[in-house]
Amino acid sequence: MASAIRSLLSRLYPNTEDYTVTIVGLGGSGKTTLLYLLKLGQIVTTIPSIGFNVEAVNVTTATGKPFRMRGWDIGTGCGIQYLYGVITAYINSSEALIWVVDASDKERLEESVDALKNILFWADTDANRPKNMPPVLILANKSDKPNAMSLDYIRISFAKVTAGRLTSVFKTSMTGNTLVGTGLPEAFDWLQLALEISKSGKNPSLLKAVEPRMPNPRSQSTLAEKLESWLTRTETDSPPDELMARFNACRLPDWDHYTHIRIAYVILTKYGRKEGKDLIFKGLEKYISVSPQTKGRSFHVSMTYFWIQIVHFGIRNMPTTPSSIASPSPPLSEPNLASPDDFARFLLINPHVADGNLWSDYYTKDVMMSPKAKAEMVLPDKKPLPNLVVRDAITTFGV
Ligand SMILES: Nc1nc2c(ncn2[C@@H]2O[C@H](COP(=O)(O)OP(=O)(O)OP(=O)(O)O)[C@@H](O)[C@H]2O)c(=O)[nH]1
Ligand SMILES: [Mg+2]
Repeated sequence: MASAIRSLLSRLYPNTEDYTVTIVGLGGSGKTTLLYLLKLGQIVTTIPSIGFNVEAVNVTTATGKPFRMRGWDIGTGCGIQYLYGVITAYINSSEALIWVVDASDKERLEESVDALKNILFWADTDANRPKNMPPVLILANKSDKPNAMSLDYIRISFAKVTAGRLTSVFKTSMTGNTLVGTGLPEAFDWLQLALEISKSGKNPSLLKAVEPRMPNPRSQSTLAEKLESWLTRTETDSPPDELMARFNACRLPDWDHYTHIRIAYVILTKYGRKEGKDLIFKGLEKYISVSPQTKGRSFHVSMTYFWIQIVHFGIRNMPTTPSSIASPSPPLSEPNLASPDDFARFLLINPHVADGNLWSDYYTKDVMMSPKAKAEMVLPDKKPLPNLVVRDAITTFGV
């Protein structure tokens, strides 16, 4: 499983740094804060991430040795339990795993230990796992808070799931615009050493399979498998212009979730959000009323708006890479981060879009399926949609 994810990761993000490191942990533990503190040397305003952040960073360790890594921050704002299968592919394409735990949140400590246990199980049992188990650096973050648990307590809690691995727990507190006093230089010292040991094969680390939990029907392998099949599908897709011509002529080969997401992606990257949103609304309405493929369906305003918001947010979440040079000029108000040809890269950064039920994280069924939500835009009743304003505060720092 997940070979398409892996091969695309190495093709689209060839590693020019020394190491690739996956950063995971429960929502709100401090993953994005960590990545941007390492990148920019300052604390940025974050929002619960959906989708992934990727940055090349250069950390000065406590011994003064530079440590260059590409860090994948996996946003778990929408629930880590939905992402186990996808995270596996990232971990097994990385050399190390950083697990961030909120040391001040005693109530969720067990949940964090359990989630790491599940992730290690998934990574261990993946057919494509690397020979040497990646080192696991656990950051007991938010240790500055007065109610933070002791390092010993956190160590003991995680020991039962990390036994036999190259692992260590460090206290960190990321509160100021400097790495000094955060605990990070010391933690990265250890990671650098652990990576050297792991590379040399001196410590192959025991493969310690643990009991999996009952899989959630909405997630885990199903989402990873879907992403895998979507990525495979991108290989034989018609080019964006052909897709648009077929959409405008109401003659698409398929009318499924993949096609909807790709259409939204192509239109939003081509025309920007303002113009793109109107084109998507008009195009879908026409398609549904004309095409025999959509018999019995009717246009749903809130659902359409929801996916436009998610796809647009995902586009803005994409880091600029050389593969986005073929893009047409975007409106000035929107920095050009992606081109219509970059759909596979978009999926790698935003695997959650493959989950057709993502809306249920934001809306109850009663609200989303109400006639009112169908006819007009109704706001979510569970949690707000991802918001670009705060994310843009991050991009203004020049990342
Ligand atoms: N006091 C304190 N607050 C922190 C620390 N690290 C992060 N925070 C705050 O914790 C909140 C959540 O941090 P994020 O970096 O967004 O957390 P995340 O793990 O990326 O969360 P998701 O994207 O939802 O998975 C933010 O308000 C941060 O400023 C820390 O060491 N100490
Ligand atoms: Mg985040």
